[in-house]
Amino acid sequence: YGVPGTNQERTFIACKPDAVQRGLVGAIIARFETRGYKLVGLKMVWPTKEMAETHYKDLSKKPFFPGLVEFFSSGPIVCMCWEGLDVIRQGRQMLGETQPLASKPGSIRGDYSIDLGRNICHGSDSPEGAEHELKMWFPEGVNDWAKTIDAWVYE
Ligand code: RTP
Repeated sequence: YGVPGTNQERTFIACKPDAVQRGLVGAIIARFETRGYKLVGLKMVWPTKEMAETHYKDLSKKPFFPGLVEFFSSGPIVCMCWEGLDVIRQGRQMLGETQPLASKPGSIRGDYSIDLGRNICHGSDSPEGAEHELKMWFPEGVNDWAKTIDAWVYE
């Protein structure tokens, strides 16, 4: 998840099926781009039920798990890898709270969603989670196009 020799890190962010169906992909990408983060991986995937189960396997004992898997595999998602300083933690903050009703205006969920089960986006919650999820969704790897730290974004 990290870029050797730099202070950068990488996270997995996904636009869930509701974001794709509602045409919010561009708005979500724009928020990360305009913040200064770099898009190093991007693709649309229609997850199988098995992929959804694997992605959410830590929640497999929860009562909402079957519905979550059903929803996550109900249409294409947009998989992204974003790179930059503190992007794992900052990404979660930009997403907002898991519960949209607890999310502040200005966050993605606070601006675009209402219901817990239709909360638009996913973001890795730790370095270990990011590494694991990036391996799962980008087994082919991501694009190492950002060779230098942008001096107009970082001091
Ligand atoms: P995500 O993995 O999707 O980024 O969400 P998260 O870490 O903020 O929240 P998590 O606890 O991992 O839950 C994953 C997704 O499951 C749905 N959920 N439904 N019905 C319920 O009580 C319930 N709780 C969680 C949400 O869509 C949440 O994003």
